[in-house]
Amino acid sequence: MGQSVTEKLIASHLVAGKCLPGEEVGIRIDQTLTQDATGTMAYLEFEAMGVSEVKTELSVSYVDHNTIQLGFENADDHRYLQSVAEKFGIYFSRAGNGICHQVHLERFGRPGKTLIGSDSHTPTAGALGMLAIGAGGLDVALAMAGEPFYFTYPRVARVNLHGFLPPWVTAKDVILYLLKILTTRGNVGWVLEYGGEGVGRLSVPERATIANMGAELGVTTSIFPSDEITEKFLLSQGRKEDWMPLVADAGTIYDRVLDIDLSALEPLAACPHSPDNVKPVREIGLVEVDQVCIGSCTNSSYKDLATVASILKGKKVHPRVSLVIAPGSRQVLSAISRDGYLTYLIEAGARIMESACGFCIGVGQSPPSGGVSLRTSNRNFYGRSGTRDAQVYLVSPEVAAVAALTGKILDPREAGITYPQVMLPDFFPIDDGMIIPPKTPQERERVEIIRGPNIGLPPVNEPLSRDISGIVTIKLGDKITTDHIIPGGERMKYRSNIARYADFVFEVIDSSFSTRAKAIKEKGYANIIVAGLSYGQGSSREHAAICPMYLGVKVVLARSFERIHAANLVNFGILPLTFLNEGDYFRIREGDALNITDIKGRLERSEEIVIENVTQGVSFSVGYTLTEREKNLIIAGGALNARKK
Ligand code: MIC
Ligand code: SF4
Repeated sequence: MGQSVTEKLIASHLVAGKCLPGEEVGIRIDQTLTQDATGTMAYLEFEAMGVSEVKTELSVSYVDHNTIQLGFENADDHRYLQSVAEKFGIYFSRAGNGICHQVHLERFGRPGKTLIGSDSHTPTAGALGMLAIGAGGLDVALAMAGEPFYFTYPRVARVNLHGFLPPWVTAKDVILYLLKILTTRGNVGWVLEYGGEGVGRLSVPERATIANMGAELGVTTSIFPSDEITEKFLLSQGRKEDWMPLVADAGTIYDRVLDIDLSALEPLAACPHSPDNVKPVREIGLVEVDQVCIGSCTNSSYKDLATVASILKGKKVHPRVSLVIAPGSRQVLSAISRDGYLTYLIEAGARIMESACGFCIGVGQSPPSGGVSLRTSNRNFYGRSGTRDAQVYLVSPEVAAVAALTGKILDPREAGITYPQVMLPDFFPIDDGMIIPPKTPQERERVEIIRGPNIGLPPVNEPLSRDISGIVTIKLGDKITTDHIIPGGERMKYRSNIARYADFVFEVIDSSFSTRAKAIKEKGYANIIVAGLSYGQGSSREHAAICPMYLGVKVVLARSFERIHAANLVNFGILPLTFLNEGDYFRIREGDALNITDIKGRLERSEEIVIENVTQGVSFSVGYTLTEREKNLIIAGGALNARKK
């Protein structure tokens, strides 16, 4: 029997566990990436491990999220990150150099390697034939310290792409189509492996758009073969020697096979407020647009922006529309400038932003009240743009460009514009001057780590107590994202200051949560979060576990969890439990007092866990899917405590 690309990559990096779906495996990590918003905490955790240098082949620290630098906090964080990189042998990509995933694709990603990153869109590098997985900062810190990365051995779905993308239909529409059929929940534990003759017609940046938004499906990662297209891309980056072929064997048996006819796709949009609320653009009807934002790690490549520029060339942006363009990297910006496209964008009235995440994470460019914003990014969760009553649609750069001109959501095929066919250049302008390489061991010894007043210590949990007496502090519905749990945007400047950031837990949906949680904690009770299906969708931010932990949350009881968030809860000693009967979920109420007796012993003996609802006078059994390793982390009060032991 043949092997898939996924199987080959896991087998060649396996250090623990058995390659059987559902089993926990540990793999050796070749590369890591961090970004500034998750990176400060990840490096504080790394420092707490007492290791003198990173043990990976390559680790990169990017600054791309909090680049607005209002107040001293962001700049202090960046200075801390730069000094840590110098101290421990890490590449440092400075603010302005670009979004981590775009730059990693251009300058560092290599077929056949493993990568974990403290950002959920790390699988973007799957476009190069890497096994690239998003994780919490602590898991990345552990990998930098030379520990394996543990995850559930996946089931692999083969996605066969056939035919050609018609004019105006793009890679974004491929992944929006998949989101429509697979949705944002129920895909935990799967890898999507792309193949079929249609793959050979997609460039690496187009593959990257598809792999990127696999994060929204909730899959472990997405992976493309490494073929001649990959080779050509690496050649255009002056990195031909980094190429190696990597394809699935003939006769490989997959757990599921999906076939997509590219020729039958059409322009799609994810409507408010979920990436899986997908409709054909032609069915949306008349919607007037106030803002168009083109950029983010999903769609900010040379091809994306050159296509947009060709559509806008010689025309002016609609008077109601604010058109914002954030190139994915300094390389993209310099290439579109070299080839004249930047001029068309400027002449059309585009507002050129820094090469950074920016609008995508609510750092600037919040839409007007009740406004409609069309974005090429990957998430339109409620409140993420910074304007709670805004309506955010996710579309391709082509649909976005046509909306910028016409002021409405329009099927671009109806706009009377000739489709511009943009080719990738043979060579990109290569200038790594904004990437500071690692120092020599002698130089490292002299480096002092710089800590501003915004940098606190990573908080640690207490070991698990024998019994838990707690209160249901909040009861939530389905598909609660980490943006709901702890907001991004202007609040992100407190990423290194947990005591302050914790004030904003659930701010978007229930601004009194943190006050209530603090009062419950002070009375000596545990806080318990109750949630529906697919709790913890979206980002990898471990702050969605650390801040609740800081407020005294000991248990999250949900109908189901998303992968990265569940791992983050365990890493910080919060117990993820699942409802076995949906009736128990519907019965439980906010404010109910719950008792769990002998929890520690029951976990140790792998026994059933029963929750007594004291308020309602009923008891019910709950489930858990923790491995022995994870149980030990919970019992120790988190991974930092366990490692100290
Ligand atoms: C996001 O897109 O939500 C982020 C901001 O990139 C996060 C990471 C973070 O919260 O810092 C992610 O996707 O993991
Ligand atoms: Fe940055 Fe947005 Fe990509 Fe997250 S999804 S890494 S915020 S561009």
